[in-house]
Amino acid sequence: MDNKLKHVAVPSSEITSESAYFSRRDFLKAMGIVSAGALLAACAPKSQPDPSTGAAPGEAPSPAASSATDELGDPVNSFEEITNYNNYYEFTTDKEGVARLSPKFNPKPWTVEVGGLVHKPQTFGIEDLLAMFDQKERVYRLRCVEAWSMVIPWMGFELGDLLKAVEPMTSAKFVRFETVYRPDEMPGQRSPFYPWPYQEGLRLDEAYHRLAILATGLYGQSLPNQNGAPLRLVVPWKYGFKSIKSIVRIELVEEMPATLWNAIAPNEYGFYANVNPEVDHPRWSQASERRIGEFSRRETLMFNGYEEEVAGLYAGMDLRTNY
Ligand SMILES: Nc1nc2c(c(=O)[nH]1)N[C@H]1C(S)=C(S)[C@@H](COP(=O)(O)O)O[C@H]1N2
Ligand SMILES: [Mo]
Repeated sequence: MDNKLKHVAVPSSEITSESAYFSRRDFLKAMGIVSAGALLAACAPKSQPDPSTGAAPGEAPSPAASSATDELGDPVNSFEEITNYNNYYEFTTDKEGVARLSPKFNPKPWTVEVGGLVHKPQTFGIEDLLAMFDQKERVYRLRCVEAWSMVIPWMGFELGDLLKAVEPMTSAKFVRFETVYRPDEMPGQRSPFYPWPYQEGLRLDEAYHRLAILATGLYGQSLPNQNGAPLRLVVPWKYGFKSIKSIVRIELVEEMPATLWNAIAPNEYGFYANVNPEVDHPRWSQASERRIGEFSRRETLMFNGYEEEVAGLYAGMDLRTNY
């Protein structure tokens, strides 16, 4: 997505064979330390204050997530990893710099306008959404198009439940999302290289899929600014850039909406952006990924491991053309 990515190509010496990948997981499972390891990571004392949370030395930054692994048995990433390695170009293109710049951003008060081709357009305060919908934990893999990944214990609710509340018209075919535009608080938005505000979109049936959520928190606490406070989309079977942060507008539309990355580089970032190890990015392979916190690379899974749940959405489609 930026020039640095040209160097993401993987030396073959780093690629873990499938057997090595499974034996490591089996080893961890046999030792019974998969979940214990994750809990230790989440609660590990810190040697210095965390600038993103202000947590004092030795103080856990947050309550632990209630699940220590995803459904594949892989440990959740630590709170520290999830909040200190971010893509959020409204602040900076430096993944390790977002946490330093994002405290200036003020996510309160917050409203989200939900409209377009709906019978009951409405503007919701974030507190309305927290009251209307149960906030449930969802442990999902996040697979960035840059070929790194994490496991994140989100809190949130199903996007479909919000859409139902505004009653889409039959003419609505797509959902368009927009991030807040606040160049005073988001220094990256002063960059002329990106067509702000950030926009994303889903087909309506994708948006109704039960795995698509609007996240309001992670690790059992409200969403940190760097992760898209106070409300962001999470679509776990698609590359991370679809999971748009700090949403202020959701619009039901008839035509496929423009998206920021597609507008910048249409041959590199398609509208669908489903995780697919068989379709390489023009500048690097998508066959494997680096899980943050792990030493070896791992194989990338079709639809990021959610194939059974979501493949039906794309039946009959050519996933190479519709990348
Ligand atoms: N508004 C906005 N949303 C965004 C981005 C961004 O730059 N701006 N980056 C995307 C990308 S590329 C990824 S990988 C994920 C990263 O989410 P995380 O920082 O919570 O892990 O956010 C996505 N959502
Ligand atoms: Mo990403």
